[in-house]
Amino acid sequence: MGNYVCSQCRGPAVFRMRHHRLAFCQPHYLEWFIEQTARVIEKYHMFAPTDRILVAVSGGKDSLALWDVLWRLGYQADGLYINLGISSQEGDYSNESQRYAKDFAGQNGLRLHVVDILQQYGESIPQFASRSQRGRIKPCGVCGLVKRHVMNRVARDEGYDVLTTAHNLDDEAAVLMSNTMAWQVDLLQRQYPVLPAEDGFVRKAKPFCRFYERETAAYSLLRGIEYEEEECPFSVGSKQLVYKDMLNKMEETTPGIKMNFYAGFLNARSAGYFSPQNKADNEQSRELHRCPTCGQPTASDGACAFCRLVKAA
Ligand code: Q46
Ligand code: ZN
Ligand code: ZN
Repeated sequence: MGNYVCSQCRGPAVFRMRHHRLAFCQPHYLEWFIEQTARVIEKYHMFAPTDRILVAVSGGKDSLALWDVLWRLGYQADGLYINLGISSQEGDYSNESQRYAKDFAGQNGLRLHVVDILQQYGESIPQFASRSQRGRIKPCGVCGLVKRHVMNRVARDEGYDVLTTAHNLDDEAAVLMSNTMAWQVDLLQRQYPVLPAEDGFVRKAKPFCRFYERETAAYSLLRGIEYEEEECPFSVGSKQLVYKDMLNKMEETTPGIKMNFYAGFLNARSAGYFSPQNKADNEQSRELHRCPTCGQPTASDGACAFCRLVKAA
């Protein structure tokens, strides 16, 4: 870490953040990171100390870091691991990720819900994807649909007040860029650190949305959290990664540009730039019904997309 000193104690620093003009030793970085998370939770009114929180856990560095920070802050936070049934050349990606999530829960005395997609619905994500509409839907499309359905179902069935995910600034900036390039205004309207519960959907919050990925990675590393290092094999070549690479290149020459892009969007959104002009029209276009099969909200007239997928496979 060169000659940098900790901004707090002036001891040798182990991690430096150029855009914040801060560097920290290990204990002060862990402290700073937890404080910053608490600030974001408060700033966006994500949840209260008495709320029951469900943390979507993938077994990777970000989600285990989020779970770690939430329980250290004293929140009642349980985990949810969804086993997608994905394998890679390197090994059994989903089962190994599940082991990391289980070990973390066991070591810290935390409760983990596990939903195994293959066991519960008879097909893994790759199987669903190859059979759905004769393979026209890519695994990530199917996976997103299944995860959203399962997360909402578990959160509601088990009485949680809020579902948290570990999306970081790199994730949010990449999604923002993707939505902006296509001017998907409806998606821009719904991109925010917290979304209220409505129409059968549980409240959702992203407490890490203002942390760079390298900051969440540094937290896991310096805290000694053991996590699945392998990436999902289907993430290779995704549009998300292309946007992430572009943003990383821009960040190299202009430190802080990612944060400015995202924070500037949030300010514009708060100022009403992405609000629907005609609220009644917007509400009508999003009119939701209950799926007759699973009871979850859906914009379709009949069964929801998840139930149609499961039935078709
Ligand atoms: S897990 Fe699922 Fe991701 Fe794998 S199949 Fe795609 S969406 S890449 S977050
Ligand atoms: Zn220090
Ligand atoms: Zn349904």
